Amino acid sequence: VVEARMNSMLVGRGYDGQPAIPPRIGIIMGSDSDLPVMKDASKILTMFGVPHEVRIVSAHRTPELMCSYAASARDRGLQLIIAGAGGMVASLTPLPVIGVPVRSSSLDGMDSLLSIVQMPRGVPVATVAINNATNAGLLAVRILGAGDPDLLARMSQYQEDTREEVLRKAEKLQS
Ligand code: RP5
Repeated sequence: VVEARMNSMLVGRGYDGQPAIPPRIGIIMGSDSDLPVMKDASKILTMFGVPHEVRIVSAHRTPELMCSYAASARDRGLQLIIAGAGGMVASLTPLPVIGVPVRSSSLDGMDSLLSIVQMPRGVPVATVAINNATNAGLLAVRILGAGDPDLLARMSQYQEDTREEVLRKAEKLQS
């Protein structure tokens, strides 16, 4: 129900054959092994009709690419970055950065969580729960929604539909 309604609200926002509009959000990650987690952020942004790009940008393996990506993000029209398994880009862009800790090692994601949430003063990174790229997408929609009434209206509708869906499931369980 939620996704169907969202899709019905996307007509006219580049989703009905019109030319695609430039990305507003960049979803980046250090490796393609993060993609199974980070795809959930892309699903949310697609559901809300927020054009976005998905890139493999590693602070450890391709530091120069990470630096150029972050430094050019605002001028390319991005409004926010969702960073999987790393928040270092936050020191290279004035844009809001949402960090997604990824459970990709024997340390069960704690290594990734601490590396993101413990950023030094002056380099803020909003952090969501380990592997919770869905919440990163929803938080990104809310942040952009502060300046986009249509987007915020879709967030309100999503919340209403989600509540109804939860109540329906609860009633079904109790019946
Ligand atoms: C990080 O190291 C990546 O973002 C990934 O979470 C982890 C393992 O990378 P791979 O060895 O799977 O490429 O930099």
